[in-house]
Amino acid sequence: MTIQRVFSGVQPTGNLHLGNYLGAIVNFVKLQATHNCIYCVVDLHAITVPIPVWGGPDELRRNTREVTAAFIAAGIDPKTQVIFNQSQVAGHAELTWVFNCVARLGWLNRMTQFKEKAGKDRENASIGLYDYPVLMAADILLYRATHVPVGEDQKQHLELSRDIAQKFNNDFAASIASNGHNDKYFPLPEPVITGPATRVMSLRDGAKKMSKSDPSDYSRINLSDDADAIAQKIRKAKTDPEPLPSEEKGLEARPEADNLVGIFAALSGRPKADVLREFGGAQFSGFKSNLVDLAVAKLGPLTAEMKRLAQDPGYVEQVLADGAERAGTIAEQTIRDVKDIVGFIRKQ
Ligand code: AQP
Repeated sequence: MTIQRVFSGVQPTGNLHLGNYLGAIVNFVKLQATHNCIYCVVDLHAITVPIPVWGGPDELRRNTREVTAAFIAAGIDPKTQVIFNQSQVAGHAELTWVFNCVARLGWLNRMTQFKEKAGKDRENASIGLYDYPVLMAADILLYRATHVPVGEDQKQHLELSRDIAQKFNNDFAASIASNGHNDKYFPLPEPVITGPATRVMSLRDGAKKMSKSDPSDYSRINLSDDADAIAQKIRKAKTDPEPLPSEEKGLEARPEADNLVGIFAALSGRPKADVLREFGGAQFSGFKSNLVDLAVAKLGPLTAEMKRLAQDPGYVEQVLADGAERAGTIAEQTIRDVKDIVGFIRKQ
């Protein structure tokens, strides 16, 4: 029987924001009640963009500790679940190579995130950026994870992970069987994309997702923002001149209004329809004041705990080392199996 295991990751590229929190981390916390969870700070992914973007070695270390602190502050228990940084477990890179030889060029050419991130200067993009989704498939399948909580933007990468798992299972079907495994050595991982905020949009432009790399700090609420910064950003958030509608269908073609209502719903744990029943007909100024109070009340304790953990890098790094050891035990077994299945001779 396949173990129900959850895996997901967050890049330590700075500016961790409300979208990362509501789209991913909140679901990480929920799933620990029902599943064995492995949460990874994906530092190998972080270096796929140019050095000035990820910030260099000191910044990478600081951001790795910051994402770890956010996991712990949000309520993930590092004793019962696994929290670690990707580069401490060599199996991620090893399995990526095998999957590079399973995945097809045509599959990767369809990845929209690469196109967006490489932009017009594609010739100058790193090979790592192109290979990003294959590394992501290796991250998940190294632990033979069955469920992957992510935001909407990662859906296409999850489909690629499923295609890679399926092709590996087919290509090596005979060897998988002769090595004593059931024919689906790798499970086909299921995306878990749930909640009212699977795609939090920029506060400046309702057509763009909230993103770490947006040059405008006013486009996002960072998890490190204090109450004043949160208040200013929400007050300045783009809206339209109409009052709020009373029903969800009134949000159609009003992306900024839809986004703020979605954020309110996610932070308060209420459905959007319920929020609109309360605020339908209200002007944005009043709604925004309520949203400021809610956001400050919900994010304040998280930010305070992250700040406290930033003062204790020794503890945070110990969490990562301990998690890496437990992740490494599972990973080593998968790498041994994969080597036998592919036909690599290994030390017994
Ligand atoms: N705007 C968003 N709404 C909902 N979920 C989001 N996620 C990211 N942005 C939003 C989810 O957060 C998790 C971690 O993301 P990541 O750090 O691994 O990478 P990303 O998707 O590239 O994040 P950013 O913030 O948008 O960074 P840049 O600017 O570099 O592109 C993932 O589960 C993601 O879906």
